[in-house]
Order: sequence, then C-alpha cells, then structure tokens
Amino acid sequence: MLNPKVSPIVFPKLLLTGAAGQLGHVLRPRLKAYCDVLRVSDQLDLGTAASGEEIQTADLSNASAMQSLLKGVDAVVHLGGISTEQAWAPILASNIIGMVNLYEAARLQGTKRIVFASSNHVTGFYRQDEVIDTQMPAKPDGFYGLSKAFGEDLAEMYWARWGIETVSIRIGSALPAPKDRRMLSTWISFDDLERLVVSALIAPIVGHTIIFGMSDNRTSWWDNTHAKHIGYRPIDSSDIFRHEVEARQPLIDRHDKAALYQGGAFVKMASHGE
Ligand code: NAI
Ligand code: 15L
Repeated sequence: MLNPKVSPIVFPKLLLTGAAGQLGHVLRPRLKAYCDVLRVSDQLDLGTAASGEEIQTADLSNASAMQSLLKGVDAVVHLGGISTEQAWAPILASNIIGMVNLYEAARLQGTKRIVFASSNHVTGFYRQDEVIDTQMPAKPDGFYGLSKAFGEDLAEMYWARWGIETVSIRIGSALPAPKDRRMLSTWISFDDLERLVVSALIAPIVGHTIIFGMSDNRTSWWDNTHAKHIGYRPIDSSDIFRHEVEARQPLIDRHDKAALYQGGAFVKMASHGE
C-alpha cells in the first residue's frame, strides 16, 4: 500500500493482463491492495489463485475470449503483449489485434478505465541529447514501438468515440536496477511503477493521457509536464547505481546508434517481417 491515508480498496474488480510476465509478477501481489477481486490473465500458466484472486487464461488475439475476460471488470492494467522487438506476425497478433480485442471488449462490457503498458520505444528514434514531451510526434524504433504507438492511438480513439479512459504509460526500463548507462535515464523502480500504475488508476479524470514511466533520475530525456494531473510523484532514483554502472561501462561509442538514440539497442535490432 502506497499511501495509508487513502483507502486502498478502490475497485470491486480489477483485471491484470500479462500477469505471467516479468512485470506481472511484480504487480500481481501489489495490485490486490486496490481491489476486492483481482482477475489475473495471461496465455501462460498462472499457478493457483491467491486469496481475492480469479485466474482466467486468455489469448489476447481471441476476440470472444477477451469479451469473456472483461465481463464485470471495472478497470484494467494491461501488461499483456509482445514486449521486445520480434517478427511482425506475433506483434500483429498480440499488440495490434490483441489491443483491438481488449478495447472492443471494454466497450461492450462497460469497462471505464485502462492503464496501458506502452513503451519508450514509441519514441526510440529521438536522440539522447533531446528532451521530449508526451505531445511530440512518435518516432518508433521498430515494429514493437510501432505497435505501441498504434495502441496509444487506439486508446485515443476509444476515448473520443466511446468515453473509455486510458493512461498510456511509456515505461522506460522497469528492472531491479539499471543495467547500463542508458538505463540511468530510463530506469523506473518497481515501487515507482506501482505508484505510477495506482496514480493512473485513481486519478479522477484522465481522458487519454500519455506519461513516461521513469523514476526521479538525475539524467532524463522525458518531460511529463502534460501529465501532471495524474499526480505521479516518483521517489526512487537511478543515482544510487550510477557509480557502479559507470565503472562497469566507462566508455560509450558516440557513433554507435545504440548510444545515440533513446531506444538504445532496440534501434538496431533485426525487425524482419517474418
Ligand atoms: P513480458 O514479456 O515478461 O510479459 C508479457 C506477458 O504478456 C507474457 O506473460 C506473455 O505470455 C503475455 N502475452 C503475450 N502475448 C499474449 C497473448 N497473445 N495473449 C495473452 N497473453 C500474452 O513483459 P514485461 O517485461 O512484463 O512487460 C509488461 C508490459 O510492459 C509489456 O506490454 C511491455 O511491452 C511493457 N513494457 C515493459 C518494460 C520493461 O521494462 N519491462 C518497458 C516498456 C514497456
Ligand atoms: C521495453 O519496452 C522492453 O519491454 C523492456 O524489455 C526493456 O528493454 C525496455 O523497453 C527498455 O527500453 O529498456
């Protein structure tokens, strides 16, 4: 629980997709504090249900399974999907068709808010010497970033047409600790990620808001001015890891695209159609 002054239970039924993934493992036990029932879903095995949990396996690309998954759900934390640069076919199935299925199910089942795990790779082709805000045009660094840009546009359309609210969180690097110099700027701690997701769930009015998911890092390329109404206040900072990371990676090659662009190594990963 983040703020004991706020009643932790805010949703009768919350859905967490992608619950078998890395961040799903992090958020699954934490989100239980903010709902009466946490419905957890993935295409993979989710083990046994903890107290107050419901398990419902579903493939995002299966429209009828998604209609059933969204039944009775008040809000969704949508982590499910392909999370790295891969061939187009799986990205199309999980991140494009899957997103349409999720939002169509939300529309027909009456779900009012979605927190969408977008990615910094929507803007991966901005340079590391540029500070960007959330109203600047997308510059995806591959099929994966492109699919997340589609997800954000889809969320915008469902807000405009159907009044479904979304906070699209362009997550930076959510790991126990930054692995390299780039992540000193992109890192978000698990505690800050929880703070951000909960802020996105409970902010009174969000429409469709885009926010970068980062901790209070000393170096940053991202300006969240246009998302102040979400009320996200990061507490952690990558600075406690700075010395160790810089010692481990003393030099960067300024001609390496991975050092030049915000998307890091993603900007040069193979992005073949199949
Ligand atoms: P992950 O790859 O560990 O987990 C994603 C989960 O989605 C997996 O359990 C997978 O089985 C599930 N999934 C994929 N396709 C599916 C389908 N068709 N039907 C049902 N389930 C499906 O990813 P991770 O690291 O946990 O990330 C969670 C979300 O956050 C992803 O959407 C990712 O793009 C986004 N994100 C994560 C970042 C990070 O630092 N971990 C950074 C930026 C964005
Ligand atoms: C992402 O979108 C990926 O899901 C994650 O695996 C990290 O690589 C992260 O971006 C990043 O940019 O560090």
